[in-house]
Amino acid sequence: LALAPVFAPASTKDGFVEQFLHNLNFDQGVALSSSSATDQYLAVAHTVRDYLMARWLEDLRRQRETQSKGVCYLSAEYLLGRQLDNNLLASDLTEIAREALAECGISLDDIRAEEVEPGLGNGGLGRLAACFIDSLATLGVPSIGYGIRYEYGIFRQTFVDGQQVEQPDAWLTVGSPWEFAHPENAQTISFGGHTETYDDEGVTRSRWVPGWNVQAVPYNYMVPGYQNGRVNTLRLWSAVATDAFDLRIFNSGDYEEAVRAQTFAETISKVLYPEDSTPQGKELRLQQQYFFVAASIHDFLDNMLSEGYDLSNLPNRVIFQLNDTHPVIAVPEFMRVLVDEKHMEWDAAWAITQQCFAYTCHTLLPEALEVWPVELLGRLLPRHLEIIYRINEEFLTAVRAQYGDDEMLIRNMSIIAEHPVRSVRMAYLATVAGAKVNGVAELHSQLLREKVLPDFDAFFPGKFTNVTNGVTPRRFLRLSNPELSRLITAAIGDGWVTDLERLRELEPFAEDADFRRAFAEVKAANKRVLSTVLRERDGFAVSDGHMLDVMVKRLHEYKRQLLKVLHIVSTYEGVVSGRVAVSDVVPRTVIFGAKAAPGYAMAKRIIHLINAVGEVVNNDARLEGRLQVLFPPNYNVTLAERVIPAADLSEQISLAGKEASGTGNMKFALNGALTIGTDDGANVEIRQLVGDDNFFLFGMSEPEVDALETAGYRPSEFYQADPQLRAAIDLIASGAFSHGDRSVFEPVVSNLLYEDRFMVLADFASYVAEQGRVDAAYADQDAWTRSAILNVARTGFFSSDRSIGDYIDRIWHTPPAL
Ligand code: 26W
Repeated sequence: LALAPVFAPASTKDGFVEQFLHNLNFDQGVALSSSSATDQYLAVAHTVRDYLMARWLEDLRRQRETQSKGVCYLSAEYLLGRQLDNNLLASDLTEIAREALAECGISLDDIRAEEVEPGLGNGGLGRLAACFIDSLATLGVPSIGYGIRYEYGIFRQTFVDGQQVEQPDAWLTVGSPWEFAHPENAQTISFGGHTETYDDEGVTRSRWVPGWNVQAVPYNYMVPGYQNGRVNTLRLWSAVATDAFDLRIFNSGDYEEAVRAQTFAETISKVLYPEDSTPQGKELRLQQQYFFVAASIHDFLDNMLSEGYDLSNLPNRVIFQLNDTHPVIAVPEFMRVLVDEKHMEWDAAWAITQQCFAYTCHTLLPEALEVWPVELLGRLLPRHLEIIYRINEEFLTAVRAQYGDDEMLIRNMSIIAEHPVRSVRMAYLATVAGAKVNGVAELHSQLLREKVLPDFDAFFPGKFTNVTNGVTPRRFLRLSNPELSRLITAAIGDGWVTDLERLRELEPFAEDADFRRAFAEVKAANKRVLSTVLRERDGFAVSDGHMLDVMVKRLHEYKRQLLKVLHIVSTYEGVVSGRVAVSDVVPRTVIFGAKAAPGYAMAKRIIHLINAVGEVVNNDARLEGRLQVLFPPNYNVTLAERVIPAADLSEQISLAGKEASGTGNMKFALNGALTIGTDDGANVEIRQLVGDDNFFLFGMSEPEVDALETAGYRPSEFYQADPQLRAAIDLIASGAFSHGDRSVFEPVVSNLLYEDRFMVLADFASYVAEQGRVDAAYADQDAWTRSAILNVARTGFFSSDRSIGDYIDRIWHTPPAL
């Protein structure tokens, strides 16, 4: 294999200038004097890319040559965030680039703002995948991430009269400098048609005769490790019409039809579905899922076969990690290739499959568990449905062999559900097929075993495990909080960037008054930065000296943004009713960030309510500016990187037992915000680590929630019994936030009073009481800062490097870094 000699022209300032100007002239086709900020951004990005290229090619060669076991991470979402800063940091080129650009009269800060973030994910699951590929590269694990190159990512959110309006996210309009198209490595992906059996020299075999094809074109993205000379690959697939498809129709003279067919094929990777946790069962979504996993598996197996690798040895070579159920159709596809195409015996193929896949579950909500109607699956992927039936049949035979003919149990464990329509339960298929099944926090994994899949846990001893989520310290501390990073490094050195547990060494500094002062100054500086960002971005004015109280995450009833709203309304109502002296209100700015799924009516109403409450509260002189509610639209990774370092208080207030893990919670604690939270998801582990004194716990525990549910929850009883709660709800119902129109928020109010699936009212009193303790604690700024430092010092556990280490030890068993 001929490799260019290591090519690093940009590793000095002069080299960077030269390469930058070269790229500006020859890639962008402009002179410096006439270049736009976009041209400059692209030329800088290309310069960094050129620098990384030799390392990338070297990694590709190394992975091919060593033949050691590697990880294929299959995820329908990667919420990457901006790339330039991260790739500069990973290459250790940030300062060189800054100086080089300054020499050209350009500010690095100005041009990094030109990058449109690739928002190819909805929320936690997609961002987790992005953190994981960062850690895989930093740890040097042989791996590749596979996914979809959506032409439109998560929608851009705007507010019109306080209500969410969605705009398409055309992130590719100026092109991405970080991607490389490889049309020569396209895969043909088939759909539809029928199956048949045929005689193969006395053996009866099945085959799939598809109805139509599309081409999957891979785009490779560089994923650099942190200053370790490693560059991994993220391979995202884009759908284009097959030539054969086009030509046939073109030749018949029906040009309109040919164009229509092409558009149809290209729809597959057109847009990310914005549903987070409530799958819509849409045909196009199943097409997307099969499209990318089939392309990925064929891509991987092509590489194996070109090496002459013995397929029966695959478990020693690869593990496919399924990021939730979205890629689970990979299981029958893998079986189909082995059995129908490679003519392997079923049992042998199944034994291999069961070692080559592992499944991560990211939810506990029953409505979030994907099921595909048999009718749809059979129409789109007829051979896969047959294979699923056979997997199920053999699985249920094994269940019967162990437990006898317990029909109830068989019905409960069957991969095929019969009601309301006959469907495939993808989580069950993943559990039966996977070598391991993991939840994403201790509590979540426990509830997964005990409540969601208990029969499977009993039947497959040792299959279930936990890997608590983590976040990359590069993006979410080193890059997003440069001031705190400097302070930490000055105190304990910079080893923490790749060994986050070393933050423990900060603990003694919590007792050091000078360090506390410096830490508080960093927080104040981060607030000023945020204030500038929000002024420029949204025209907001952030008041000085306020506690910054932040709740940023997708809008979902289980996350309980409504509980936070009730707290705000209650504070407001207290002042205007005279129950509370305004001088007793501890000044707070509450920041919300949240996108609602476009089809989720209640979530959109809650967004409207937050904006409406903000409108009234922010403009009522009686509050003397002590309570501000800001809701910057279009919360995304870029905004998260500004908000999190500035926060004092992190709101993690889901109903216990509903948030699988949370990862925002980790980012806030790591950046020195204190958490007010329930005993849910990874909050449990955060609290254990930072200590009860440095965490504001409230609300029912999961067993208490369970008990209340069993006893019969009647939210109106809580309303009746608590005058403060009643006053807050009544104020909303009165039309005080809707210009007197009582109908606007009536659905929210009546849902709270008569349904309240996530027990907002039951936890209200406890939440308000704990917020009182927050206010009291904030009054002692020095003690607060001490707690904040301890939060930083004790949350090194939540590095995604540690999560990946756990995946290696508990699931993947891949060899140490190359
Ligand atoms: C459309 C179907 C669908 C269903 C579920 C789309 C997306 C999902 C995801 C599983 C939602 C999600 O992002 N889950 C979050 O995953 C994070 C990473 O593990 C956890 O930290 C969050 O608690 C969990 O809600």
